[in-house]
Amino acid sequence: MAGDKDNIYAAPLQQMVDFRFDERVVSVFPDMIQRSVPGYATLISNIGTMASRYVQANSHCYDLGCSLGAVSLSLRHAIQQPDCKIIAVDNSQAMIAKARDVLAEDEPSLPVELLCADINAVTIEKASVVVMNFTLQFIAPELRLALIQKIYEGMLPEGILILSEKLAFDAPQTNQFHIDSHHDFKRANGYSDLEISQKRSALEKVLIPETLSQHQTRLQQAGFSFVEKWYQCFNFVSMVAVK
Ligand code: GEK
Repeated sequence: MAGDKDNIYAAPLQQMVDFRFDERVVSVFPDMIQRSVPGYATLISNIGTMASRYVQANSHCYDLGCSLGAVSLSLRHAIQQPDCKIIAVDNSQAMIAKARDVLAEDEPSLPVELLCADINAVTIEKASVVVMNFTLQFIAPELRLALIQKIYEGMLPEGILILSEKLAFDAPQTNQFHIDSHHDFKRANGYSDLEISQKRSALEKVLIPETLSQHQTRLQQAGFSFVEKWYQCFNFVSMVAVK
């Protein structure tokens, strides 16, 4: 899934515009996400491994906010149960177009239905596995509970939701420690201070992180019986919630 090197924020920008998942981002996306999200490859492979334990025969697996389909590929290679379908959804037309090419290059062992749609408007049904890998953070906070409730309602008993998010922390010192550590991670991956600060400004109104306890409370409120954080590196976490 190779692409170009991400240098979108390398030169000084006269005017900062909010971050969008457009064609320019799509062309650098694999490089951008690898160099920006600590443990991204570990998350992708373990999502497949975990899903293979929870997936049920004759059920649906959802990859919500699929971007170029990395989660769908991991699920496709890990799932052994018969009669499953993966449904991958993203509201960026450019992402879906490229994801279609990426998935076509892969073994079509399991069907993947690609939908260009807002995940707030998509029907969730017969789901044994639902993955939101760094997507909920882009949904308006006031819509998040309804979305999690809809997912819960559309899941089969004992189904699993895997939710990865960038976190905020209540304690200012803790918050700053994780932000600084993440910026050091990006610097170590070749991003300049200018790139880090311009990207941060572009994301400010678009990516709204919440605390771990806000996520846990919402998942429990929606009805999930088991909620557990299984991964953390700096301010990036992944949780599981079982129905
Ligand atoms: C991965 N999961 O590689 N409806 C549908 N898609 C949306 C919406 C929405 N309302 N809002 C944002 N998106 C992927 C990475 S990226 C995370 C996910 C990141 C989509 C958006 O178009 C983008 O493709 C994705 O969510 C978030 O594992 O770039 O930090």
